[in-house]
Amino acid sequence: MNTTKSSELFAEAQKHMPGGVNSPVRAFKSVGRDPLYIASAKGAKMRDVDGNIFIDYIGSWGPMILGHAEPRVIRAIQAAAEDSTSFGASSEKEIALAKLIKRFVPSVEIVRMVNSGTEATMSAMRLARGFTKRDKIIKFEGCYHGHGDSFLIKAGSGVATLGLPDSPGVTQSTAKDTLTARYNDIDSVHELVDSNRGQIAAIFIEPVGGNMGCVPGRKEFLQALRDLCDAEQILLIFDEVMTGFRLAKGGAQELYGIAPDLTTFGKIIGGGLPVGAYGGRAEIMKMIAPSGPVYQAGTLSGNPLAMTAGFETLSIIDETPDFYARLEAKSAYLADGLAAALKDANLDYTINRVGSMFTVFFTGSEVVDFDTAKHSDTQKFARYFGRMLERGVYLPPSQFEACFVSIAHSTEDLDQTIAAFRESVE
Ligand code: HOZ
Repeated sequence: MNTTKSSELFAEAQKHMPGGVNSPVRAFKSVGRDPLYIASAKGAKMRDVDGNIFIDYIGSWGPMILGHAEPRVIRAIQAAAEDSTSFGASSEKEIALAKLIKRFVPSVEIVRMVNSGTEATMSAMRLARGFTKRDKIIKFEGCYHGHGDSFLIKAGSGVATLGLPDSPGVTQSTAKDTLTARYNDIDSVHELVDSNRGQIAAIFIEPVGGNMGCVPGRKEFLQALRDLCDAEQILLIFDEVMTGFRLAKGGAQELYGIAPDLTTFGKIIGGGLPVGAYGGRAEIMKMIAPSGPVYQAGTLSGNPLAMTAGFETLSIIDETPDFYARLEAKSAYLADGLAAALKDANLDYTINRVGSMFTVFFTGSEVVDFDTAKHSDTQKFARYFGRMLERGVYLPPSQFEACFVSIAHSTEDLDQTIAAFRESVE
């Protein structure tokens, strides 16, 4: 595979941007290659600047559930752009998207649009503190809630990929208010709550972990969190930036039948444009300015292009019969094919999958939390990643990220992926 042009661009980029990139995981650092520069993408395929074509399982890290450049979404964005790209004032599309979100996710009674998942979680944290008048939060090892200071403690995603400890630049006074528990381990949460009684504002969790690879929360664990939060007047906050509108119309909370107090969104809600949102119980959300005293604002919040892309994406999902059943069938077909390949090769790696999110962990033991995810052989992952790429399959360049299947992946794409997998695992 010729990637000369990408490598030339990367050499140039490194003179101008930290590590040559604008977000760390895309630097391919942990897989020991130069990153590819993508020229265009359509459906399930991406084309790089050297003309190589790949079946894409990153999907822009989640948003492209319909595949790339979905024609109706693109037409709607183009039409919206004719009316200006930003007003810094209210527009009707914000209401349309808010109504759709509320219909899809019934625990959301009021929603505030922001510009990224990071912004959503940072804002939800301030709101939880303002509402409960408490300072501390609990998060889980290996969960990633964006790069807000309070969340960069034992975080997953790029932080885990690069093997970084807690980030320099986060002050001790901030870090002391973030308590970390073990994922899927309710006893570790009870210990923190017992020793910090009356001080914890919120428990943040990815109900299906997507940033230490795909690690499903156990239903009884999530239910126990809900019960504990109710008993202790702690807010339960589901970070559904990845899982929202992906695992079901109503996200992971629909799948598990557990309603959080607040939910944070990103990715799909913007149809590929920069959007985030947070929402939940009206009583809490009414604390947000200007209806309440907790301040949060944004020049580009509710941006008309982003609202349009999100609205069209969710509308297509809404109007497509059996959307999630079809996505599940594609994802199961792929995971079954990968599992059969492992069996034939006498390899017992672990495949975790929930709906259209999955990860192949290079360990034979069960992966239920960050510690067990870290049992993976990341050297083997790096070799596998490179071989898959050479065979036209573009995976997240990290063991600690989830792969995403879109509705645009065809049976041919999935078969090609399984064939590449058979040749790439060792
Ligand atoms: N938060 C995304 C999934 N782990 C990665 C996106 C990024 O950091 O660039």
